[in-house]
Amino acid sequence: MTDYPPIGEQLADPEAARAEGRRKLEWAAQHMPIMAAVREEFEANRPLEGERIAMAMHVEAKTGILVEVLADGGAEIALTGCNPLSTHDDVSAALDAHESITSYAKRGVDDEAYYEAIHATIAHEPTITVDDGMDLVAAIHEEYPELIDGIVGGAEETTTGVHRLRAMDADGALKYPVFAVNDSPMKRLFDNVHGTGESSLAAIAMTTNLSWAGKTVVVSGFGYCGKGVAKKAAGQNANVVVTEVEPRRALEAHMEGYDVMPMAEAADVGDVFVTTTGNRDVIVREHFERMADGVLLANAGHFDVEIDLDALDDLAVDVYEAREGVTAYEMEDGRRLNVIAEGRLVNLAAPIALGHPVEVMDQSFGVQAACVRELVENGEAYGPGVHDVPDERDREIAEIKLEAEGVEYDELTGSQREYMDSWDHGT
Ligand code: RBV
Repeated sequence: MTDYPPIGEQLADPEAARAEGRRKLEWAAQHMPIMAAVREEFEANRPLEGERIAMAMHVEAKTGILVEVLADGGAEIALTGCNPLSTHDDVSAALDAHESITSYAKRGVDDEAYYEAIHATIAHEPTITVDDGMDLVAAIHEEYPELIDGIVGGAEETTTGVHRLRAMDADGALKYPVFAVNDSPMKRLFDNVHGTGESSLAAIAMTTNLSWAGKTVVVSGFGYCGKGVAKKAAGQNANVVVTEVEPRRALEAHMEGYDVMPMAEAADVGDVFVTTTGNRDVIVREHFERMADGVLLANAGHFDVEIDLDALDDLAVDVYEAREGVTAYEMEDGRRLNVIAEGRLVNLAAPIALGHPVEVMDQSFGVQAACVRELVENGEAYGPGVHDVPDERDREIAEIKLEAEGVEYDELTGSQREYMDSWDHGT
């Protein structure tokens, strides 16, 4: 164990924090029917008994429900944040009070404390890792390779983490199996599209008190997240411009009716810029030089590398807090470029940010819980590397959700099933 203290030892009034955290957890739980079903089953059968799960996630209420459910399934949990600004200290404290959970997550920590908390989490010698962004997998492989033999596997929540894992796998460097939760239909088609779309726009609007109607919103990247941001911005009466580097996605955006153009041109016309690419240097000096006074710059990608803040800082003659969560960079010619939430993922890192809506996280975390269970029950079936979530497990999550929503749907008839399974039908 390291001597980095859990959150309960870091707060002035942990009792009050726990009470508020518990209130947030209860609200989230009320709107998470999938997690309620999983919890019931986990409490009855304790399938995770004896496992130690290390988690680096956005520590707020919905994540808290996943953590509790895994603990109720019998696991010991060590938890930390996956972004220095997304932790809710009250939720972290409420979780830390659970006898099977230790939480090191604290909001606003510097880089050094962030990594100390990761190390403290790993010191619990996990048998399973659950990551959002791959920080645990990276730290274990680089600094604690002796633990790898004892690890059954991991699960990864987000696009950027899966991207990093695939790069690691391609290099032959990934030494245990990890499920790409992000790539499962029940995650990507909902969390990335609707979750990112709704919560990013809500966080920007609430942080600035400005309207979408009539604005030109430049969305960088037309992957699942970009599609969601574009769709919801258009739904709030903005004109949407898309920038892309992949020809089929650029064409898809064009055929959806969005204006597609290079960032160098979009910089001239945009009022609000939202990056969702997962890549670095999407908005850089030459773009800042062309932007109008008053533009808003926000990032919805996992890391804060999409907007080149160093270049912006270099260009600025003055930098000040224009509002809580908004940093104004004033240019020599008087233009003010406003960066929201320090260019960190806006839907979680803005001061009032709450993350994705509860309903979509219920789905994503339903997939996470299913993957943890799959590792415990069938872990030896998976070799080192990145694995798709078993389709049957993903379908089960959809079935629970549809039932909770009271949505009925059709089943294949015997003859339809036979038709779909055979290859000798023609005209
Ligand atoms: N995300 N978590 C939340 N707990 O409120 N909101 C979004 C939350 C996840 C989402 O699944 C996405 O893949 C990841 O954060 C990006 O870091």
